[in-house]
Amino acid sequence: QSQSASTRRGALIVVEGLDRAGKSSQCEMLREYLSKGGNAVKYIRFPDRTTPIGQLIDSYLRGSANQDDHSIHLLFSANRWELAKSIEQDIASGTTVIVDRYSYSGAVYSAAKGNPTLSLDWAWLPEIGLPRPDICLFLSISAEEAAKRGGYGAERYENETMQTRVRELFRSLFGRQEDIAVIDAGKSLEEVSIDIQSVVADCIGRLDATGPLRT
Ligand code: T5A
Ligand code: NA
Repeated sequence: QSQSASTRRGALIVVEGLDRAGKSSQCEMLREYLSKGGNAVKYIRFPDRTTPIGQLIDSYLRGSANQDDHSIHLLFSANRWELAKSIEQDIASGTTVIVDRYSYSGAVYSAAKGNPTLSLDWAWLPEIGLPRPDICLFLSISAEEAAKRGGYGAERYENETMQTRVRELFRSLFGRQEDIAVIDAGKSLEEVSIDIQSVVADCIGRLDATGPLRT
């Protein structure tokens, strides 16, 4: 038993959702829950604004630099690729990795701009081959609930037109991506956390932890 325990991999858990759905709060609560359960856990978020590519993304989001739509899209993707090896290594060594936003945000926010040469299909291509999540928790919240959690901030994309398109595009992804669990994020922090815990416990229970990450 101890032999197989040493080769068990961690799970790759992605948390996605609209702005102010509670992703970061829930990632933190999930991290705590899994740690208490004796799991090695790591939390990462995209964009990772600390790398050189992340710094370019940060100035773009803050509005201090402009970028061609395709160019910034590829930088968001490159920001995931530059961490791909380290995610794979963590998972292989038995650490569960919780990721705050991933390829789904990547494809959806870029496609939501309505650029005629930047379709959802085009946007998805550079994501192919990245470590594939065991589960993606999509935190779903209505525009009304989101508004109660505070007005739009100053960053690019934090406006109503963009948010409405993002909402529609996320919904269209549910049809084509398996392994998305839609969570009602309009409930209290605690209630949402409990729903997430049960989906994650179920996913980890079904996981073939001696096999590799799915491709
Ligand atoms: N983007 C991102 C791309 O265009 N391409 C990409 O490839 C990627 C990865 C920055 C932007 O970049 C875009 C998408 C974004 O526009 P970000 O830094 O993740 O992405 O965005 P943030 O601003 O950090 O995150 P959000 O605004 O989306 O917030 P969260 O993480 O969903 O929400 P959270 O947990 O910070 O909570 C927000 C507020 O609501 C309260 C919290 O206390 C907090 O005040 N709250 C609740 N209140 C009541 N009930 C609940 N259940 C609550 N849950 C949270
Ligand atoms: Na966040």
